[in-house]
Amino acid sequence: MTNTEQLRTDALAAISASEHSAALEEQRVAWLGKKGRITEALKALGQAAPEERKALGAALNAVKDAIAEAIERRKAELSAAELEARLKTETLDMTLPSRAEAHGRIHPVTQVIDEITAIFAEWGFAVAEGPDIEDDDHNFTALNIPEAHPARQMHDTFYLAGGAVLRTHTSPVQIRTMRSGAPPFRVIAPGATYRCDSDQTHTPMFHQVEGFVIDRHIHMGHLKGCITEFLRAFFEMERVPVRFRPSFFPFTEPSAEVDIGCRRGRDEIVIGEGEGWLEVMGCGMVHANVLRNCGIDPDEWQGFAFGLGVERLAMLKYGIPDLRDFFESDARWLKHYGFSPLHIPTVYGGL
Ligand code: 2NM
Repeated sequence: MTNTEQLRTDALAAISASEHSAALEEQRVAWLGKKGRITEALKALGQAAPEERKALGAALNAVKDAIAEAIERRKAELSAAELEARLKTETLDMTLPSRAEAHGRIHPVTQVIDEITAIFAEWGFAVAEGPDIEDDDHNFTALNIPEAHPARQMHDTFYLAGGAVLRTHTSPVQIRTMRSGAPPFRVIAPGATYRCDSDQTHTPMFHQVEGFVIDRHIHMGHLKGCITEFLRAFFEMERVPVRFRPSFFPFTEPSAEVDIGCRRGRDEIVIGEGEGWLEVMGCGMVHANVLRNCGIDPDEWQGFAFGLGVERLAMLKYGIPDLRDFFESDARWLKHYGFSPLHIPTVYGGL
């Protein structure tokens, strides 16, 4: 009897001393396995004296059950402890802030070009681009600006060796577009332009968006409607006072400058209010000579075109006081006036 009790004591001690499931499994094999000590003891029952056999068998079976139960209990303890340990090493701190916003900023020039593109894209305009270095024909002659015309001086052109120029406007892109395709056209051309001029309100490099529509039966009404709707969308105002004032460009006839109603405060300009007017863009009906220079019959096709300065519109819309800061690459300026890269301008979602 004491022998059986000793087995129980030894087994339970060894089981509770098992520190991990592999060690526990070794104990199960050592006591209850095919050659385990309990199994061997049960096999040896036959050699016991017949009068002792029944009680010894019952005692051994009780010890066997106790060991099996102890193993199960220890197994549960160990797997709970092992889970606990894993959870400790794999913790996620749910109180941490979400990923920090990117530090980079979208430059106001890029932002405004994207806004303008979003508005015209809604109306089915395509975006066209062309080279910054142009030839005399694309930049001037094809646009009805002849040799020795005062308009050439007007443009303060940067001339390169061999007669090439830095484009003074993005209109050469329209020439390339018309010559490489066939009407109808609805296209805008955003990009950098260059003029040899530098003071408070001029930088030698600046950006324009020009656009044009060529189709049958196009007239000034289309031009006025398109530009008025554009200014409403761009300045995000239900109604904006818009005025078309006669002007001159060699590439359009008739030509107009577009003014927007504004109020001039102490050191601010408020768009859409007050008695004042502010020039925001130029436009006109594409000159018949320009169409002819691109192989388009002006009796069959007509068009309007417009051009605007991106920095100027950015300054007006976002209250940026100084043009020259646009090109200083000052990180503090960009942090203040720049836009989040996560905000993609759309007409329906807000510009
Ligand atoms: C402006 C004003 C008026 C213009 C004209 C053309 C073209 F190529 F179609 F003839 N493109 N852009 C234009 C007309 C540009 O900018 C102030």
